[in-house]
Amino acid sequence: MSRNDDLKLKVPAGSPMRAPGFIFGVATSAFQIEGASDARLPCIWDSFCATPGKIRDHSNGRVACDHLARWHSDLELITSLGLDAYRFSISWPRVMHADGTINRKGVGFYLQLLDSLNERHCKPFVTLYHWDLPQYLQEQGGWPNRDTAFRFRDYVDQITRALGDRVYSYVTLNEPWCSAYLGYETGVHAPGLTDKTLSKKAAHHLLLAHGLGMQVLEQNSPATLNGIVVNLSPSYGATDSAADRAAAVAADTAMNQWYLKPLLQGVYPESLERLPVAERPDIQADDLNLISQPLDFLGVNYYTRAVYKADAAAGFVQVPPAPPLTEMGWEIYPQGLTDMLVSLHEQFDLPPVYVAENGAATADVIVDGMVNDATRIRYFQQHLDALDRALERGVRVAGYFHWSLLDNFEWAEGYAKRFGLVYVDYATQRRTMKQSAHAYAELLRERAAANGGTPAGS
Ligand code: GCO
Repeated sequence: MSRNDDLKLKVPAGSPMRAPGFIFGVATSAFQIEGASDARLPCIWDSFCATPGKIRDHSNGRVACDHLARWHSDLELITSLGLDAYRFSISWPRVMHADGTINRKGVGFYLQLLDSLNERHCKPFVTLYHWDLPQYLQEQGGWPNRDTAFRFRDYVDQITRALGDRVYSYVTLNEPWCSAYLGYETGVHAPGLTDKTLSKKAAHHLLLAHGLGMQVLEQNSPATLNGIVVNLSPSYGATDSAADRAAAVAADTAMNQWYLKPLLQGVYPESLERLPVAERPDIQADDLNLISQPLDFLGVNYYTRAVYKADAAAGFVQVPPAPPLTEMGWEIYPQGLTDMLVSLHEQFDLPPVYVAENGAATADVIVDGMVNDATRIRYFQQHLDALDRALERGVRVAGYFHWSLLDNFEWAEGYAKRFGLVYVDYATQRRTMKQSAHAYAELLRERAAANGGTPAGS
């Protein structure tokens, strides 16, 4: 393979990914890129960032990528990549006032963005909740308070009316496991609480919020593709011993099945019954029916796998990841994407699936105006190949979104970790397309030409 080949992305001839209907996109989220925090209500991530010791580089989301001021040129970047779709999230605290009425000014930004995406034939995938809960709702208990699910329902009702027919697809929630577990149990994400019982309650109310949101979407927006995005860490035993394999199954149940079974089968895993009564969520009569309404699609995010060994006290413990690692310290394990998709397909009666996020933080530097991120391109290629193997095994995957368009605020890691296809110099807000962005654009140009057309956006 020549050095130049290293900087290319390829999809094998005959792969369903080469067909024009397969969606290629990029993903972002509001808090991570928007900035302009004074023009919205505070959210739990503002408070978390203001708490000493929570964010590795002591940063916050006040400016981020200044996307609100620079969205025109960011849209040009999206267009120049020739993407079929752009997945972004709406900031709840930007579009709603605390009294539950809509903030027209806040909505205005999204209307412009949506109109511009549609003009450019780039499909908008809109995430309704990507972790930025309005702070005033946290003060009323946050996700462990059942009422928050109903406030989410009201927000979805208002925002879907306001956005009209501009949206292609709605995602109710992004990664409820992160909101519940990292936010309320380990405390490494906002609101930073460390309470198992609160975490289980939060998880249930997030799922309930999804169900209530789906009900509203069915009513207000039946023509859009409506679904949810979950993050799954395929779980492997550290050894082949029965004990380690059982540990992997237990971890899978706690992390993955806890969300998948209610959503896709309307039941919680049986292990719920083994929880101390005080730790169980309050599951009311109709909740599981609401939660398991039919999905138009299931979005799954994949970054890495998790390896577990048996532990007498905790049941299972995660083994530290082995190289190769990304800058996040996450193992690069593309086969996990194939395994995850195939196992979902074998276990559940699935709607079409989108890989809604996949990507890597790498140590990017600008040299002579260029960012040679060959490590990201290799990661990207390996995961496209892994996705192709899942398609060959019959999994219905309808699209792939790379995380992320821009380097951005990587939550507790601050700005030190770069996931973008486009490099952001935070001092000047200057954007530079990395080699990976050029490779993605070239892949999409080449696919469009092979299909006898021009790529979306051109
Ligand atoms: C996610 C996160 C993204 C992260 C990305 C890298 O959906 O997982 O929402 O916001 O930035 O996953 O950690």
